[in-house]
Amino acid sequence: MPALRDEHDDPVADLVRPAAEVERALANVVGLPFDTTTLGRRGSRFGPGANRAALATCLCYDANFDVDLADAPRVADHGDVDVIQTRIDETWDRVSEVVAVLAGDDAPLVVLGGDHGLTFPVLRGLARTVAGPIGVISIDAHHDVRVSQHGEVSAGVPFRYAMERLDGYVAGRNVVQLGIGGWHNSGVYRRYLRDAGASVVSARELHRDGVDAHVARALELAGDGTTGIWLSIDIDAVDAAHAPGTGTPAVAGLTGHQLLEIAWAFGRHPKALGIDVMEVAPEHDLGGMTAHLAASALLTFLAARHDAAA
Ligand SMILES: [Mn+2]
Repeated sequence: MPALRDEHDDPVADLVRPAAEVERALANVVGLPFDTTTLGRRGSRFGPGANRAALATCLCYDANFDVDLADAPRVADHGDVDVIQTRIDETWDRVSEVVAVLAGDDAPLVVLGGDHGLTFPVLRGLARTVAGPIGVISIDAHHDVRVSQHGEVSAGVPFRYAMERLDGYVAGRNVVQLGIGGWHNSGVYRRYLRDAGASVVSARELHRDGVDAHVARALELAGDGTTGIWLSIDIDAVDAAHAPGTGTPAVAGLTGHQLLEIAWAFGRHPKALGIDVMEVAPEHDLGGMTAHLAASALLTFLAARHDAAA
């Protein structure tokens, strides 16, 4: 419940409902409470719960964009995928299965992570249901195109796997990374992306130029020749001052404002398939501010979808 109740307030708790109660959904939501592939600080398996708790403190009216979700169709929450913390392959299989079912709906899909490695089985699930190819925009401080370590997967691999293991479903030229920065990347992965034809925009470029033109260009590239676009948000793209509650907090990362502008622009695009918000780790958070930012980004995406449909 929101802290303040007023007879004119419409709580998000009335908007996001158990899936069994929803007939025509504005969006489908599913949680992935799994963080076993995290290389650094764990804790994002508690992300879905923290995101839902943050959503429940919000109201339906978006004062930034003047959109009221109280008039929108309900959002169907399908709960969490039944993950196994000690079995990565089996968990990833389950994630792909569930995503394949939910993505078959006309409504966009919202995924609450969970570690960023899960974005690969999410995209693999899309590949089973949504005709491709699709574009992918990644908001992340990190490239996430690592080579498997000692033959094992990690949260640092999803976009390499998406480009190499889905039979061309995600082509490099349709991959755009926004917000790369900090001293936690390797030049070899930047060169790998360049060779694959992917586009990389650093946090520095976003700060110096503003986000609008870069996001418009990202949508153009991701939408070029594709049937849809997936937006993957690793909350660690946002500066540690705005999003401390994550495994690898960013130095000089994006602002909360910039993240919301990206979510809005994406949600208004006709090819937007859905969005994942990953790496919210509440035990590292301060007063729930990271989960609240993640929830605000999701609501802004939903507001944009609703506004675009109106
Ligand atoms: Mn990441």
